[in-house]
Amino acid sequence: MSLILLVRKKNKMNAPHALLINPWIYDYAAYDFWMKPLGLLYIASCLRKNGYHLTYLDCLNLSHPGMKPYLKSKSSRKSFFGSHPLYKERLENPPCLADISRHYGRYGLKLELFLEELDKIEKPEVILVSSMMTYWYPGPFKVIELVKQKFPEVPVLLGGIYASLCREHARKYSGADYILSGESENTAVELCNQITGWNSDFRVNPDDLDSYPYPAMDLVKNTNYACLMTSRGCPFHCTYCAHDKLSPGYRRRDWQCVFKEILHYQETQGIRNFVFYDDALAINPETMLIPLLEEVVKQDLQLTFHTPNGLHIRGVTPELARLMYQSGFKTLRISLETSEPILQKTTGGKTSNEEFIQCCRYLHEAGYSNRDIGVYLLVMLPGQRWQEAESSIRFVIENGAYPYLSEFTPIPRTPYFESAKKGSPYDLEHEPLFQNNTICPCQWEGFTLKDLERIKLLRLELSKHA
Ligand code: B12
Ligand code: SF4
Repeated sequence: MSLILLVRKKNKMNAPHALLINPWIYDYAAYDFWMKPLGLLYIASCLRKNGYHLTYLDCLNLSHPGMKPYLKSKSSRKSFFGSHPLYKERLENPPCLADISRHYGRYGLKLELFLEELDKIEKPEVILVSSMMTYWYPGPFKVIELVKQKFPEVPVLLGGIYASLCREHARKYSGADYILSGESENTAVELCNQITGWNSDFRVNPDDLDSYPYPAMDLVKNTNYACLMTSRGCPFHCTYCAHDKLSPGYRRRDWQCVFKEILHYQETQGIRNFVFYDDALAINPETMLIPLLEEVVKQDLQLTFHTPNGLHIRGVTPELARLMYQSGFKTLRISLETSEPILQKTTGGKTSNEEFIQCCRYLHEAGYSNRDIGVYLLVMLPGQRWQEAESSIRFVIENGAYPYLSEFTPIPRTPYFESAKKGSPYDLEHEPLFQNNTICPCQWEGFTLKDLERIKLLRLELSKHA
């Protein structure tokens, strides 16, 4: 790939044009649980700050008028504070998953509408494609194939979670010209400058998250929620989690800057629903959530907040629980993962049963009902027996909360990936499609798919009477 090495003169008329694309999801089941490509939107805002002209194509945004006839027929398309099911086009199973008896498909915009949109776009100088779950890589691959057909000589950058955790795979098979790993606000700008010959000097300071421009939420059409990140990274090191490969070091913003960001979305886009994407939102609440929510309550902003990502149990104090209730926290998920004390310790020790019991008490005292307190439990971990998952479900319900089962996802570059590889019949290392938790890659005779079905029914049965 030859780079344009001449430095271009800064001038609004010849600002370089970058096309940013959020790809489709290829999976068996996908639901928009407040999913936005926040990383790509951060990169977009940095490029914009550096004078770039941007075009944004979001394969998961179904507000395209051409999607109307397809969405109407879906009577189940309920929207809950902005989250909703996604449109699915059935596809053949990938050959390596041919024996899975579920329907594989492409979620998001219809292919022909994507092509129509692509046709309308003036030739960009650089194309940036994002990626999320490792096993969703066929989505970015399809996008890269199509943009390469349309604009064969335009360099394509691929970044995001798949690109960070499966770099070699992406290098070999994605068709992208450049693979960027980890947080990439500055590296993406620098590479785009090299490619386009543009000369610009705005850079963020990764140690000061308030030096970042707000993510370009304005590029997202018809959204009634915004995603917020008050921190990056996490001080814990759970053995099944990849956060330290994606965002090393725990860094936090100033709560007043987060508050200003909330007001910004409210004023500029009329947004009232806010979704936290942090890995470690509830940690040390006295320096973030408590003052932030106090201000929201004081100014009577009438907002709703959601934490689809699990909250740290240890951070939930009586004061925080009360403020969460008063300030409009509607969707609560807390991360217990297991009630088995040995497993709690060996996987990182982020919480204990005593802390969980206390946390549920504080949330009840604040006003939350059993159904409101969603608790994530990890099931089908390597070597886990179904009896252990069942007792975790019972434990959660006994303490007045509602269990949500997350089938274990083996994530490359994590300590648990090694155990998963040993305990799985699939080649997890070389084929990211096998990392999909829908196929339960770590099932074994001590925890089979039948056991899983049974405990899922038990969960529903027990929760009904709770
Ligand atoms: C928020 C979040 C969610 C949200 C939704 C997020 C979304 N947009 O879809 C919710 C709560 C719904 C969710 C669900 C799940 N999640 Co999740 N989630 C995250 C989390 C905490 C943050 C992601 C994020 O937005 N970060 C913020 C932005 C700023 O960072 P970023 O996306 O990495 O972007 C940066 C770089 O990647 C790069 N970049 C990004 N795009 C691009 C593009 C280009 C061109 C370039 C150059 C660079 C670049 O630069 C960006 C800025 O620095 C990550 C953990 C993490 N720390 O990343 C887990 C994570 C992605 N989730 C994970 C998992 C396992 C899940 C679940 C499967 C859990 C479960 N068992 O149910 C589900 C599946 C969801 C589904 N729909 O099927 C795993 C990934 C597993 C995998 N194999 O890939 C992660 C890594 C957590 C972990 N345990 O390690 N998740
Ligand atoms: S506490 Fe959460 S984000 Fe932190 S390491 Fe553990 S699983 Fe990952």
